[in-house]
Amino acid sequence: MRDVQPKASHFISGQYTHDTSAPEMVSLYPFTGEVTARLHEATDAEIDAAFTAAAAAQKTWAALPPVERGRVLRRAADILRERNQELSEIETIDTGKPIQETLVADAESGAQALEYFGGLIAAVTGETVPLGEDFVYTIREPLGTCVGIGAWNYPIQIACWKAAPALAAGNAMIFKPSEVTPLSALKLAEILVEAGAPEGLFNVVQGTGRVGAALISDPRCAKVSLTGSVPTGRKVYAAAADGIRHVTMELGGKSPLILFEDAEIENAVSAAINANFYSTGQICSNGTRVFVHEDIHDAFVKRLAERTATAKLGDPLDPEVTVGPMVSDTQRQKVLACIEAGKEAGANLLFGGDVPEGPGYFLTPAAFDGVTDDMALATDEIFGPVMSILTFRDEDEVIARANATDFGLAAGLFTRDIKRAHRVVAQLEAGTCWINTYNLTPVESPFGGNKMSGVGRENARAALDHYSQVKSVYVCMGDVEAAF
Ligand code: TXE
Repeated sequence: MRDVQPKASHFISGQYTHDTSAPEMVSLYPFTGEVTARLHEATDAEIDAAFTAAAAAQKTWAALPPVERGRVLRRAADILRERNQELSEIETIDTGKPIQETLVADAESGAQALEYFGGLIAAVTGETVPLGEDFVYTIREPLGTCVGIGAWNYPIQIACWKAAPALAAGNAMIFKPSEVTPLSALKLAEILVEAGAPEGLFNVVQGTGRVGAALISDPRCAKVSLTGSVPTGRKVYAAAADGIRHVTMELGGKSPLILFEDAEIENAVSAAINANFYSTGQICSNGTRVFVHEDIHDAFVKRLAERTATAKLGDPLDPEVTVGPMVSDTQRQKVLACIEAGKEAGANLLFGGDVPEGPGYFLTPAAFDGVTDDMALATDEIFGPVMSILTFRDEDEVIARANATDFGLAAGLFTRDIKRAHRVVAQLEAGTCWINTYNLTPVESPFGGNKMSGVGRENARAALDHYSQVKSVYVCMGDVEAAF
């Protein structure tokens, strides 16, 4: 297995560094539980150094013509792609996700974000507002130093989805990865410097929520973008409010996937598998409430069971493996408790939910049938390979039930009726919707949640608005009148 121990814990001002007297944190390979890297939490002095470095780099960076900033980001995208094998292995070792996923979905998605915003930024212009002889023009200005805080399920993708629009818009960033998956963000920091970014423009500091909280409360933090759970989102939003900082919140979900009676069954089953078992179910936008029309329930359940039986669990570094272990035993125990609660509530466990013999934090993909709207299975984000199947009869009924949640991240539906597809999507309370597919998140499409699932959008042009502010300049061409 590849040695993934970094030179040091943090990447500040273009250098690897750490203070060995700070508390230690370790990274584990979820397949074996072995320690793969030892790091230290950032100290207050290191956090201070990161802000100092970021402020200095941001000044020179923001002064560059946008096309030059974009060139650096596009070069970084190329390097990410050249090193995709190495980066994918690091991600698999840190998260436990199968290499066949990380090779196509993690660093590659990050590269697309850098490529997209690197290309887009030079085309972003202001407005001119004619006012007779006078006029107003607008300039989109960077915010300053932005703080990014990541979750453990898509570490390098999350780092890139935050860094690419932030840096393109002329900001600097201090990024804190999840303490569970600290490794790949350091590689991104290295690559950005190699691509020509000024030292200090993108810094990585490690640590738990304590470090995250210290970053947000620093007066030099202009914005925070978090990917994480709703409880953490509440704390981060409150801390940001104290300093009136800009925020983007990508939080959890309990998204509906609606399968109408005319759905193409094999595609619907594929989508339900992707929406519940990809990345061992550890995806915020997962369609974990699968509403199946009564008429196709039996056919759907039959094919779902047959196809899930072919899932291959094992060493995630094996390219044949399709389901890896969960990220940690802690996460597995949380999910096992949800499965037990589901059984006690009277839902019918069709298959899965077992802890197989042998190494790794494995949990076999599980599906519950006969789930009702009030069960915790249907209301709580589980963040593991657990699908809940609910049946419905009527279009209005399913829309109301799909929307009866505090979350609003995503939603999907399958039908061959084009009018119904758009009619239903228009009524779904979710930031990202899919018709006849699920969980595709191209960089060209805005991504983010309604209701408790978040604030703001990542990806697409929309993300740039969240990393910049508008300056309006009134130009007077005449004389100035005054009362006296
Ligand atoms: O997330 P947390 P974790 C959900 C999922 C999972 C749960 C816990 O339900 O079971 O979250 O995962 C940092 N100030 N999602 O523990 O706790 C923390 O160090 C500043 C959904 O990873 O929300 C980490 O870097 N920062 C999610 C980040 O916040 C703080 C993906 C997220 O931590 C902080 C992953 C504080 N007070 C898990 N406290 C999604 N929506 O994609 C913690 N952090």
